[in-house]
Amino acid sequence: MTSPPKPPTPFDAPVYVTRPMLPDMESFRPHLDDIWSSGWLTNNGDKHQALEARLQDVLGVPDIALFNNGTIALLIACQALRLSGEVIVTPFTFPATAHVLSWNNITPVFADIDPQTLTIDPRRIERLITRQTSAILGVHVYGIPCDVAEIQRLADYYGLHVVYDAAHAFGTEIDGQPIAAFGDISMFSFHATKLFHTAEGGALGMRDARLKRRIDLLKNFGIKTEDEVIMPGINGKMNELQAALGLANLDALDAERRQRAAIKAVYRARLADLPGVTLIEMPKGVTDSLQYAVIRIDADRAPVHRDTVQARLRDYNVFARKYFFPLCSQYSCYRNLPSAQPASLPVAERAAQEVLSLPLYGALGEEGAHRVCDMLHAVMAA
Ligand code: T4K
Repeated sequence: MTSPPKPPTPFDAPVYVTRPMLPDMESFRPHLDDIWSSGWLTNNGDKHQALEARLQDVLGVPDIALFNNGTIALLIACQALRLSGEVIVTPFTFPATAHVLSWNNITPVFADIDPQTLTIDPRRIERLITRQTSAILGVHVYGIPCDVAEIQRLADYYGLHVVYDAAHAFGTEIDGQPIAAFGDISMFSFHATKLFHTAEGGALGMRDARLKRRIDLLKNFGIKTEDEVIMPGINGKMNELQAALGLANLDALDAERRQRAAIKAVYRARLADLPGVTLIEMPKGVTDSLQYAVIRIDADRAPVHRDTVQARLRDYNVFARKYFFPLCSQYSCYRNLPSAQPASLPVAERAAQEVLSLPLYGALGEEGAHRVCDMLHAVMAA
């Protein structure tokens, strides 16, 4: 008789969904020395300009504007395009996506998502368009691109703007085309939890130089010259310390990506035989941004519900996250909207019950990923 497998040993220290990539101090210190000697800490300094130029290249977009965080960037994208009335948006996202609409006095109109990509479903958008609709706001959730061709077709037909929340899509390409090539404006988040980060930070990518000029004014109080303020702007500026961290992190990006890809390969191989569990994958032709490793735990087929899996992993010191539960349409500030009714969002409602983001960061290593898989196997067998 074979004895039952030994239960996995919990991690000694907490294993979070992510840990920030940090450059070694040797490569960061020269940037700090520059800042210290110049005494220039913010307001479009040298580091800011250098990072903007490098990111234009890295993201393959003609114009980039840097921000103090992704949320303010998205808020300003709405201002720059003068969006108003209603904007059609996915409910399966982080609160920031819907909240920037409210902060712009715009009503979010929630459209259900596609069952495969979990991004806003163009087939659900058309029926929600009214005379008040000014834009479609899609989220490339987990770096999976929205159906950009179909969304653009609808936008062109109905005269709408298209804004993409690309917070998770740094480095995503569709058949070799950079993700910021689609829509009027794309927002990237450089929060500490993102693969590429500046501690807090973000950017807008766009292909229209006039839009870039307007965005740069909007993020700096609308100041045109010392003597002239031409629009009600806000303070959305990235500072020099953030930009310096970004420059150093850009140099560490490839190594981090390689480690994350190896970890995802472990998850792919080791979780394939778990009943009802699927690792969410990129569609064909799409480059993985390696931002998240998300599994879907089918509520009908898996022996254990997602919430139980999350709770049991915690006993092993693993803090997986339910990105994105609850749906934005379930928040108290939105749940009474006509478009927020669960009956009209069945695909998103189900996804929010089934997704679980597993730890994904270079320092976890393949061995760490194997241990997380051992734990998942133990949890699912219990
Ligand atoms: N749109 C989308 C689709 C987004 O996902 C986000 C942000 C935005 C817009 C807005 O962009 P930003 O304004 O943030 O640039 C985190 C992030 O704070 C948030 O940026 C991110 N999405 C979201 C998906 O995740 P929380 O509340 O889950 O973060 P928190 O503090 O629980 O951190 C998660 C784990 O990361 C921790 O358990 C440990 C680790 N961690 C975190 C921080 C902050 C670290 O190891 N070090 C750290 O410094 O929102």
